[in-house]
Amino acid sequence: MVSFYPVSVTEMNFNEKAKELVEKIKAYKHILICIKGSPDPDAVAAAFVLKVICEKHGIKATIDSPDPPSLPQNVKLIKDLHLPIHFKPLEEDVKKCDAYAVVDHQSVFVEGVTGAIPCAVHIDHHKPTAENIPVDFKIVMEDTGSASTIVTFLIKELGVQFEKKLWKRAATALYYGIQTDTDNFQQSYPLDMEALTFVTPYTDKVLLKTINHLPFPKETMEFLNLALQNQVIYKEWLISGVGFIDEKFRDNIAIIGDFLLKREDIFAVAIFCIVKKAKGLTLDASFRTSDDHLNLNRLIKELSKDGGARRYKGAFQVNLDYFFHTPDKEQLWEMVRETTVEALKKKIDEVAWGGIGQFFNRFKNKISSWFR
Ligand SMILES: [Mn+2]
Repeated sequence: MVSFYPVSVTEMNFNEKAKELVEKIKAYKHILICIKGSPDPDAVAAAFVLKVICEKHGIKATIDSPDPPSLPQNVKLIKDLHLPIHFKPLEEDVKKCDAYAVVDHQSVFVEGVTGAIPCAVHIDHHKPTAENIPVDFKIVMEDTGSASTIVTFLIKELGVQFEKKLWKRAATALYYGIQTDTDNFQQSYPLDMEALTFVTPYTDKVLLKTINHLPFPKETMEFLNLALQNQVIYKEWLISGVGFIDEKFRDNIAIIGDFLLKREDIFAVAIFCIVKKAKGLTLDASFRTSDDHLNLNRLIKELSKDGGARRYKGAFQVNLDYFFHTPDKEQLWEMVRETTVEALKKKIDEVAWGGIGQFFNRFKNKISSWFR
């Protein structure tokens, strides 16, 4: 019988990789750790631990994130663990740094940073993207559920001596990073569980409990309601646009996606909105699927180059800054909504025809289950 579950196949020598990391970062004095996209728990935990590794080896490190955290639990995690993240444009700190790092993102390209200083470190768990930017140290593992898992193995191998309080902060952040990126451990790989076993004894259990029991904010319920009203069901996909969303509520589309995926007759969800920022607009789309044969990464890349996916989830963005001063917001939304729904339907049709190599696998899966 063919196993359809991708078991861990990476033969990663973490010991060698950890030594290589230290060797490479030692070439620099001050590393700018860039958080691209939403500062989710996995990204902030991995960035924090990378900063600790740098500092333990006498290298300064600054973590910058252009976007503020969006969900209440993420705000609380960063605040209560005193995670040293500056929420400001990435290019502002370039002058004082002589290299940069990217964690938890498939591309190391950072506007205003790439080209100005070299990329020293890239740590990620998404599907690799084709780009020609030199990176001194790279560890990209698709068979881990989080970047936090990778950095946990690196510190384990390095035997970094933490003071007790610092290690508690790091362990708690790593635990929550692994938890959220593996959908509460349901979609974890063996390596995630191994990393979790390593950090769990040191975590702040009270904080984790509080964060895990924060109720849905009322805004989330309002957006969920809108998503239900606007939903379009097409070939077992649920597509819904929720209109304009203020930047600080942006991550709600992912939460709504998780929730709507539980519906029995669908296997994929796409939720999108226009994010209102102080000086701009973006179309944000969030994808969820329960089918690990769906080549979500390719589907998304064909819709927008500014996006991508890993197993079960993905996202893309389209810059709409030019339309910031539109006199008719409703008309803009209608155009964006119709275009997005039509573009998605077209891609879903291509998937069904085998163009994106998903339907065939699902079909094959069904056949094989008849013969079991
Ligand atoms: Mn991640």
